[in-house]
Amino acid sequence: GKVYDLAIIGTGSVGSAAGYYASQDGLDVLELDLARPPHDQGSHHGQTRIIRHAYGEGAKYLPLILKAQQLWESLQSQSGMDIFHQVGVLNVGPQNTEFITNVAKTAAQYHLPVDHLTAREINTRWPDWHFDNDYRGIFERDSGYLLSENAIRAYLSGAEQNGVTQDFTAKVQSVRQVEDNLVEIKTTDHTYLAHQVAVTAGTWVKELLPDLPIQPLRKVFGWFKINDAKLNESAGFSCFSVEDKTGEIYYGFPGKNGLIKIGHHNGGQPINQREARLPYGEYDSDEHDVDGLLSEHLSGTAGLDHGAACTYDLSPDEDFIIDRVPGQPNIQVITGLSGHGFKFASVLGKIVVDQSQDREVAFDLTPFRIDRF
Ligand code: PYC
Repeated sequence: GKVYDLAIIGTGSVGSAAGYYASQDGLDVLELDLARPPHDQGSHHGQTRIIRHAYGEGAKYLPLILKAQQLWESLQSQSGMDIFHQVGVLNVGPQNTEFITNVAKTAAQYHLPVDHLTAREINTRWPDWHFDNDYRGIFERDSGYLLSENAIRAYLSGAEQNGVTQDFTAKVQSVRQVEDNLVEIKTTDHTYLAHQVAVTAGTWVKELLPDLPIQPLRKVFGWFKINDAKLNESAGFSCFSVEDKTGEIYYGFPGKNGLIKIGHHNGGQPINQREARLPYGEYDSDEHDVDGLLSEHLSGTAGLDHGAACTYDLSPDEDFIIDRVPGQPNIQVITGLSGHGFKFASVLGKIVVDQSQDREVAFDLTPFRIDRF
């Protein structure tokens, strides 16, 4: 039967990028998903994702994020779709926490254009923010947000135009390297063969690779009504990542069409099966998820409009896993994106393609290997 050069299991964020770049390189590619993305069964829905460059999670991410940013901008110009909004990101935290310290350090190390702000300066620039003098802010001008669903549409239609085979009703049952250079994928309807496979399956990756140390976490985010126009993108409000004195981290986007999207990075419910990702509002805590931010630090909103549920795929240290499956080197896996991965999807897709062709990868991936656990 036919043997594809590269088969991709899960064509949401990373998988759709990998398929697109592989097809640009002339590879014979198979893309598999249970429905045509964007859909709401993965971790790419809800329209938008933040892209931060000065990175609180550490300097090992910087070379990746700077390349990811270039790739998103190229995708925008190649596809003509609305993908990146350079609205800036305001990072705020208590003076000496690890996150804000890493933001400052990485900005300095990579000469990123940032403004260091006191609490008072934050409030002068954006009057709806309220912090006492124990807080500091770092505003990065060149970052902002991605239209995640548009990006995936662009990748998948580009791949389709390049002749990629797409099966978007595929329920994958198993993936297994059967020979030196051959991997077999069984779905409920077909058996596919490929020389190389990338498992970019998101939350339920352990159904295929049960040994991975991944914990799915149900998360929610909400869209709140705006009653101060200064919260709008058109008025210069930015994306934000705010850590408070109790260690809670909130994030959000500038307002649009009367609504502002806000979420809470910590918390959530560990879940172990698909049905447990209950819709927004099924937990009483959902509607109180960002109360801490709205009561203490951000004014100008006027109540919840609606919300959505999503999942994070947590690795034990919340750093990514980018590797080959132990004992099955023709199967790559990208997982453990731990709630901060979408912004990297473009560069992770490129890495998948390079690794599938045994090309040298231009990044130090040792911090992301499975054997660190
Ligand atoms: O990585 O900026 C981020 C983020 C925002 C919400 C979840 N992750």
